[in-house]
Parts: sequence; structure tokens; C-alpha cells
Amino acid sequence: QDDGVVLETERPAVKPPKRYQVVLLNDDFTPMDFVVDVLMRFFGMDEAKANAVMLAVHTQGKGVCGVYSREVAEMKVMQVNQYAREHQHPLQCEMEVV
Ligand code: NFA
Repeated sequence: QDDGVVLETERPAVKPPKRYQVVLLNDDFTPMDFVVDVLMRFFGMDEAKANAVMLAVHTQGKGVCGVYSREVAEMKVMQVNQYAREHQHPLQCEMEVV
């Protein structure tokens, strides 16, 4: 019978999942328009946001496209790198734990 007693453990049973930044790296060859297309296509940015992030990568060497679970971040990295390769651009996407 339910007497209203709640059992509590000493510590939380689970840790919050790690989050991963997906970052884009600058290079000297990938056209700016292609980078903007990637940011809109794979990261759901509007053109103004995509332009701002592209310019941040261009001037600062790298930039954050978004923060995701490991599974989603891995998929974004694979998709972006494959898309860049298909179009014969050296654009590189990586993930790093936050
Ligand atoms: N640096 C590239 C150029 O001048 C543009 C670029 C931006 C490439 C962001 C990669 C990432 N064409």
C-alpha cells in the first residue's frame, strides 16, 4: 500500500549528458558563399546569421555553429565534411566537448 514515503538515493543516478560544440574552421580556399550555404543548410540559420558566423570564422580562424548532444554533433560533422568534399572544398568541421 502507498504510504506516501519517497525513497531518495544519496547521489543522482545519472549525470547530465555532455554537450558538444560543432565548430567550423577557416581555410584560404572555400568560397564564402559556400560556407553561408552550409550554415543555412545544416544549422538552420537565416542568411544574416549565416553571414555573421561565416565572417567570424573567416576573421577569427574558427567559429561555433551550434551546441548539440554527441549523436547530433557527430551527424552534423559527418554531413558537413561530406558535403564539402562532394563539392571539392577543403572546409573542415569538428566537434569539441563544452
Ligand atoms: N577564408 C575563406 C575565403 O576567404 C572563406 C571561409 C570562411 C572559409 C569561413 C572557411 C570558413 N574565401
